[in-house]
Amino acid sequence: MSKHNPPGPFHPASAMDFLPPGQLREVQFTRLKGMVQRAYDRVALFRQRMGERNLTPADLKSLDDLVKLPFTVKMDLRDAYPFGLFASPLQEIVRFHASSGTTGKPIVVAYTQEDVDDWARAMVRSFAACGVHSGDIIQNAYGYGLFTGGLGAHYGAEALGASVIPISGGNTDRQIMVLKDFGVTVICCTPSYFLHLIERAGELGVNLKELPLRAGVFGAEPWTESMRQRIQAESGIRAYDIYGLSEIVGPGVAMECQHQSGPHIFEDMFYPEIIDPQTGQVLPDGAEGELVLTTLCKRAMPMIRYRTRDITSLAADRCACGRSLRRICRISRRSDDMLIIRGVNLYPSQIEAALLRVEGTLPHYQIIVDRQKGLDTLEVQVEVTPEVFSDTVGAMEQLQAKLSHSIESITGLHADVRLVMPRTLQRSEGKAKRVHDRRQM
Ligand code: DLL
Repeated sequence: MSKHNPPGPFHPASAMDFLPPGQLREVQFTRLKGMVQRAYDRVALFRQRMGERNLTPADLKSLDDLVKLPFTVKMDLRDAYPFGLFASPLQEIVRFHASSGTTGKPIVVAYTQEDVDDWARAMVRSFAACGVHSGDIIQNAYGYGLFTGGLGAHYGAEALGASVIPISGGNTDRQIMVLKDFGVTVICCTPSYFLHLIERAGELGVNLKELPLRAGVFGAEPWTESMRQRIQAESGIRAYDIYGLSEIVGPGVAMECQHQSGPHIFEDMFYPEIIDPQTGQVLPDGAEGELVLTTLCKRAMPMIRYRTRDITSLAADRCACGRSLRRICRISRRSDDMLIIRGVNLYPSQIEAALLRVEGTLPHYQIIVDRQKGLDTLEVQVEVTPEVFSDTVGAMEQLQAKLSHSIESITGLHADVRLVMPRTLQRSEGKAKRVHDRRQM
């Protein structure tokens, strides 16, 4: 089998990717009006924010009027925990997912059956864009569960008619065995996890270049062009960038085509804007700023002008694939302090909350993120009180275990906790630098 087989057959769901720009704007505006009306009628917070600006849905006369509408931010989802922003009654909700909030509680997102179907359609378009088709065997190593990656890719792959292996994340040796034995052609996981797979495959004497594997659908965390080049050179596959976030739908908000020139946003479903994160001013195509997204189809939880905190720019030049959809450039950073570790979102404030739950620690800590053998590692160093420090080794170990458990219960991540003597961590003179991210992309 050739590694780089030609593009799969044209998928009918991709037709929307090629709408002429005028028609695309018409579709966007019609959908936007429906969405704003729905949010206004059904979501108290949105109605109140519109009211504060003396706006009603009737003031939306064209797409350009979108700028008049208020932003939605992560804090709104947190404040509405768990169901406060739903626009559908619970009887119509068929699925929940959740993602890290900035404190102990996650943010909750919900889907009606139509939302799940739309999401699957966005994922079908994503797979089709990079040449994945119904004959493919897809190993889905995104985590299944509250994280949107696993089930999002799964439903899309099934709707595409591909054969899905719902292996979920972890257990690298088994992943490699399955890759080999099932004749897997496409893998879905975070780029850092695939790097780890490459390394482990090398240790096990498995040459990925000799397998039928030809493409990877990689996302959920920032990665660079050089990381892509390294992955491609070492594994012989093509590595495609997929972008998404729980608040909007999950994976499938934007996806690269075979030209690998940045993910195309499925603009008929998700309306993008770029703003100056300081002033909120909308910026033109090409300018770098914060990505703001408005859902145009979501029923259970419409998001109007959601501030993603992801810093990028929009490329409007025509891609060689002919899609009329604009592309996002690589997410260079975030405008908040969220870290992504092994695909899991983490805010330093969550660690703080976890530490403060446990007695015997001082409020001085440091978070050290690194990458070993392609896998992200998380270490938390925390100062303990002098009494604890003079305690027995057993007591120290107990405290360590307690802290580790507290962190895991809030963040879902395992952290190596290191207890250090009082006054050993560096004190800051201004903003505390609590996070040391030593990962090199
Ligand atoms: O990570 C959804 C997803 C799953 C996307 C699988 C792609 C593949 P959250 O857990 O809510 O959702 O995290 C969303 O992850 O705001 C970005 O900061 C980051 N992110 C997601 N995809 C990319 C990417 C999923 N391709 C947050 N490049 C987003 C850079 C990404 N960052």
